[in-house]
Amino acid sequence: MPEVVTLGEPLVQLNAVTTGPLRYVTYFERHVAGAEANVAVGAVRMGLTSGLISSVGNDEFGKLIIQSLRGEGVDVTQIKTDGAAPTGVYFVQRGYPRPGRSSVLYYRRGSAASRLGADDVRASYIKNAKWLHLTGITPALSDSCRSACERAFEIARKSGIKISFDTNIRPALWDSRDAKGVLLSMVSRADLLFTDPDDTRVLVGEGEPARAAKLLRERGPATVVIKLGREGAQAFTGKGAFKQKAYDVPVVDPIGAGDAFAAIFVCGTLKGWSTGKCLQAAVVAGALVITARGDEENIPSEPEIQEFLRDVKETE
Ligand code: KDG
Repeated sequence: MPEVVTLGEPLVQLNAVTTGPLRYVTYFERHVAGAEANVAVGAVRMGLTSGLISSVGNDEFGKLIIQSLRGEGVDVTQIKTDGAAPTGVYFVQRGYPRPGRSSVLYYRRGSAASRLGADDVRASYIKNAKWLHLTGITPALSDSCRSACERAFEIARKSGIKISFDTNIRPALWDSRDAKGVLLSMVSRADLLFTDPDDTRVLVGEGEPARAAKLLRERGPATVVIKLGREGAQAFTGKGAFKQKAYDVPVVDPIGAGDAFAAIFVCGTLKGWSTGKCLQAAVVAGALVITARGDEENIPSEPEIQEFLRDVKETE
């Protein structure tokens, strides 16, 4: 049974090869992505075992996702194939209208993964894990997906399995008022929380990291980690506050950085690393992911993180 278990929608990503508005893009590069699938791949890169609970369509993209995740070493036994709905897809538009930024266009409504439900979550799969990772994307997909998350939380809490939660609010998927209530209830059941100032403004009305983290820690999570993009990241624990600057790297496509960050932080925690070391390695992983198209390809292994640190400077 895998050490790190996650639940969510794997997607095929069609990433614009050239920057600019999508209507002028002729070539797209195909990748396998999806926040939770990315974390599962990251865990394997860090030398741990991982598995994804999900569903894909009985179509070429579904086959691609299973083949790719299996090839990466992720356990795919809990990914169902649903003959009645398609695999979700999204496009990435790069560098326009904000240079260095990307935007996402989803084609996932009614997808196979959006039909996941509580019955698809096997208690023994989570009970035998060391860690459960969930994100705020899955409960936004459908009521049944929200129930699947609730069940995963319940099993993990009852069995004493550590839980990390990445707020990942996607305004394209739901209204922020709906997101707030659902996600705050999930936040309160997490041990380790990943978030960013946009999300903390929605959740607790505060974008300043230390104040937001205080409000969030009061709700339950012992550790709150705030991702700050070009400003690096900060972690807040019972022992105090930790800061890590970003690294100076060329930005090709920032999508996926947060998942690499979460994967490496979770795995570092499982390996018994200090908060400072987890934070630094997680920022390195995020930095590497933004230098290439695709979410999973550039998630580093432990030796690759060390190699990066020997060579790359922090931002001024
Ligand atoms: O974090 C990267 C993800 O946003 C991307 O792979 C797509 O899972 C995705 C989502 O729902 O936005």
